[in-house]
Amino acid sequence: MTGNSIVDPFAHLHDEDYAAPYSRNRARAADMVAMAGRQRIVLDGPWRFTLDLFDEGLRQKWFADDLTDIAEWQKPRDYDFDPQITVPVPSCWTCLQPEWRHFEGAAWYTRLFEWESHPECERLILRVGAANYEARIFLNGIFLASHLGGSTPFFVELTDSLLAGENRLQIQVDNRRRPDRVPMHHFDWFNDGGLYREVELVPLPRVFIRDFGAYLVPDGTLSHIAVDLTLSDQIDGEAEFSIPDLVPTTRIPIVSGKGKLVLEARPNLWSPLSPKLYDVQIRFGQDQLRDRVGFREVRRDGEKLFLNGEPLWLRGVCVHEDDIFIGRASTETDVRRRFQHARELGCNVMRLAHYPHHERVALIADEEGMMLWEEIPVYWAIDFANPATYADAENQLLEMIGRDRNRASVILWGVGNENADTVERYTFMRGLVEAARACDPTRLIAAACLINRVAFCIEDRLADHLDVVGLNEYFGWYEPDFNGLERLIANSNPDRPVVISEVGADALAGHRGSARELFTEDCQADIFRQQIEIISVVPWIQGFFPWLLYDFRSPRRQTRFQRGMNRKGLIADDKATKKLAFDVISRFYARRS
Ligand code: GCB
Repeated sequence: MTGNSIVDPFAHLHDEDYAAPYSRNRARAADMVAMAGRQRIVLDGPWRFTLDLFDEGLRQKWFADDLTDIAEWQKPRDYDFDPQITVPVPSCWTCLQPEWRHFEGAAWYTRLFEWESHPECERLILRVGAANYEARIFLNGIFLASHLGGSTPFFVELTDSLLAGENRLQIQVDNRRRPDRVPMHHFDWFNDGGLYREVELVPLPRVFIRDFGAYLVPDGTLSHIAVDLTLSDQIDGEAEFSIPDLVPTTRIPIVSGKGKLVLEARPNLWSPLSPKLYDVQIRFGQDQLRDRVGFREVRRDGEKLFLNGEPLWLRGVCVHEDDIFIGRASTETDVRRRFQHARELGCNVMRLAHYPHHERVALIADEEGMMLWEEIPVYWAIDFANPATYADAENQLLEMIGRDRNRASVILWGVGNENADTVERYTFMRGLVEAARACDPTRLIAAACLINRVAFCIEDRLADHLDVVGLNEYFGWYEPDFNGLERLIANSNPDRPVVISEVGADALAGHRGSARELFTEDCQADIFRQQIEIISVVPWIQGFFPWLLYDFRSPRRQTRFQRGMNRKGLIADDKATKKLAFDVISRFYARRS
């Protein structure tokens, strides 16, 4: 590794285009690698860490500096890879030090690792589980790739820049909110920063299976399984596929790196009551994958929903990936607790608001029999006219789908939440709907649509392109008069399933009073009671998603009852104290199941 070769130490002071060279080589959905059953080298643990508010790392090319000890320097530098300041990966820097809590900017993570070549590993790919929001990858002083999007995994090939022996991996992560981002400036959750999901190295043979899917063909017969796969290279050949309890070893012809087969099979179907998973195996050349896959069919017919041909009513709850101590770096314990509480409520589905949550959520949901609505953060105002913003949103959508396409529990892809209905937004959202449909025929597409608050009706052109129309309505809270909800229902005659995708009220746990006193548990419970009375008799409403399971951090919320928290949880931020409304919902769901 050579030292920083900057000739003129002052030139960078005048260069405001410094970031352009490092916003190239975007890692995209097409670069993803199917991970089921693969060997991984975990890079979790302490990484050297530096906050970089003024982007000096890019301006001065810190990544190109060598590791010479500061005592040996001939010239001064502004960065020394100090091994004494480390942070754990995964984690959110916003949760590590009080003075980092509201930091929005760039930070540098450095990790050394040893590498020796092995005959069975011809390629080495870096997988980053999530980095909020922009990430730039450098190996041994060389810029390799960047990635946009704060909640989806991305993959960067390291093979050609690897050294035998010690390697220096650096990731610059930048969580600044910007006008072209998805989400943009303004959203109702906390803007955590950092490498907050696992970072891994994936050793691979020269040709490997990049993507594969196994699913029940959604033709209403429940009698065919389709398998498709894409290889890393556009070559011809043959793959082998089997489901030991269901499908004997079968050959799949591969042409130009792609193969697809439809087989007759009648699996025991996956459902919340019987979450049957099959061991699925696929092999091509030196590469093989193993996954646990459920087979089910979700369909809409008119304004009704069906799972495996049976009517389906969605007893839902929304949840953020949030914790007052660890932010969005949720652990398995966290995730299992969410499922436990949702089950106590009587839910059969959870809406994972408002961005893709950790991949283990869908894996556990598959096992536990909980259906999921997963979504991308096309939330409130977005720069809908900007083609680069569209490319970013579509890529987040495709990365989410690519990651979770084999999870039977995921029944809905959400493409947006409460975006004003302009021409640009209409085009943008239609593009997303088409992109999701084109790559996944096995799920329904949803979005939280807009209500006309003067005429009291659903008024959103996007609704015509969705399978499931979400209505976020806060009658009783933001709009105190329930008369509006009754008028909305009377004025609507939807031709497709509608769900109440959000409904609720803030309540500080333990704060009691009359049903009219805002921020009391009594008021929150009463609003849910009245909501349920009105919506439960509407034939076209196919589901209900209280907003939400737990209180969560939101800098927008600053009253004495909120203090930086959105208090609409049915459970407080300690994730243990249930508010009165919890019981109201669980009684309702007990009647509905
Ligand atoms: C909404 C948003 C959600 C907010 C919620 C609220 O409509 O979709 O993200 O947190 O309202 O609490 O106001």
